[in-house]
Amino acid sequence: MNKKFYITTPIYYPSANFHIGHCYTTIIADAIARFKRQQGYDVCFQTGTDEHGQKIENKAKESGISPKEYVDHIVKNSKDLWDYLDISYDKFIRTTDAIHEQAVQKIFVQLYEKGDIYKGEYRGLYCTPCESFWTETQVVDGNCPDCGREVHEVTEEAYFLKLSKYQDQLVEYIESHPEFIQPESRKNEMINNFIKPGLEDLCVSRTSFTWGIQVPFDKKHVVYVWLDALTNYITSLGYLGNDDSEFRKYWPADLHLVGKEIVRFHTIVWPIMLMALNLPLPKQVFGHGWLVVNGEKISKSLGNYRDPREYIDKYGLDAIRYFVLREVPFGNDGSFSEDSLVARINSDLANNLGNLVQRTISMGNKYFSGIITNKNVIDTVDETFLNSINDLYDEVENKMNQLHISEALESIFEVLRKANKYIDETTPWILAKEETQKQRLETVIYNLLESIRICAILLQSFLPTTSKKILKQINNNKVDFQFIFDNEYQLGNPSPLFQRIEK
Ligand code: ME8
Repeated sequence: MNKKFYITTPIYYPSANFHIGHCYTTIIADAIARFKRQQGYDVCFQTGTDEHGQKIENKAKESGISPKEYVDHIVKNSKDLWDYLDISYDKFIRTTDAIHEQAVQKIFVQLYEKGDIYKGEYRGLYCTPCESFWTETQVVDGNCPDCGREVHEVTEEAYFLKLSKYQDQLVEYIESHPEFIQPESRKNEMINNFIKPGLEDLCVSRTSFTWGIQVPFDKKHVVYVWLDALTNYITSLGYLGNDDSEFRKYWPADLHLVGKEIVRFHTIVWPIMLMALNLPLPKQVFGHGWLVVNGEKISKSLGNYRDPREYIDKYGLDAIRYFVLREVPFGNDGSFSEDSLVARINSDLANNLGNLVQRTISMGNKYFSGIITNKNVIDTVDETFLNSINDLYDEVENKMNQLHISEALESIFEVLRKANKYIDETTPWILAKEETQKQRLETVIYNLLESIRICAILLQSFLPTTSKKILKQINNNKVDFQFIFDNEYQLGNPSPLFQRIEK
């Protein structure tokens, strides 16, 4: 039996204005999911859309259509974008799916009957765009600490979730499971800034709008959108549904990948809901940083976004995927600009990777009509090069296990750099001048092809299209991650993988 790996992105607010920042979480999750599949895990990779709440209700009203018509239309935009980005998700959940709505109602009733949800009166400050409640101490000059827009005071009869009851249990859990909240800095922030000062019970129903999941025993209330949204990670697997086999197979999640601004919901509210339901907690919540432009988060509300499809059309999908995965040390914020994108394309993709593949295949075709086997005429320069090829898989695996994605890519590109250096050191064009060196020349090209093959297989998780193109050009589909001594190559024609971009 394969080991399982359940990985999720947040479910996105449906929008016609997705930007490269949104693609960030999804591209990273996709690379991790692909890598785990390559390692033989039974992977469930889930994404979806978060479709309830006042914001959607207001937008639908503005467009003169019902909220359901509005979301049905706009959800297509996320699916289309993920297809454009070749995201290999296994499950797509919409919070308007019947299976989700019914399970949320059952969860609400269960927690109410258990006494963990109770009725009270809510007075507080609400940010409609973020669907977030804030306390007086959290708001900044009357504005939402996340998006900077005005918060409004609301008073209404409401249901509350007893976060306070589980505070000690949560701290205990976080402290005894150091891998639960990552990176470490986010864990300290959650404990010191949010949990230790004291958890207030959370308002989990609203009466001021209707676009949400009804509280079954008190129909003027709809379930608070975050409570509704967080449960997606289990309702999609059939929890409390007719068939919960996937839930039994995949839960607990191995990794919830989320942006840093929503770590709070995923490491306080969500674990407490799970504790109240007597369910195991996810193994890890990783809070990544933001893509920023001129120091500011890319965001539709700040207006500094562009459609990611524009960049993809201009530079190619794998170039965008590479930039996102490579440029930002995972966990930190990273700056997005077209200049740095172009610099990465030119130095890493066109020069390092593209040239290597093209030069090697051209030499193989020129000197041996494309048919290459290992003549095993080795030299001292071969040893370090071949060792680095053979160590590569372990290195990449080790880095991916720690979610050091940029470093995993760096290891692959380091081997590609060494391969280019190996060409300079072995000078095949000089070997080609002497008949006696023919077998040495073939060995050199063979070693290069093996390094390209291994790098291409490892690039499958990060640059799936490019990986396929390379394997097609070297025309070899052996999936061994180690140097093979008796492989046989019948090369295809080289064609440039990435064009250098002149300013
Ligand atoms: O938060 N850089 O949805 P969302 C990096 N529906 N990541 C960014 C980003 C940027 N500039 N802008 C957005 C929600 N993101 C809720 C989630 S889960 C139960 C409910 C990321 O559409 C953001 O950090 O606002 C988040 O991880 C994801 O996009 C979806 O954001």
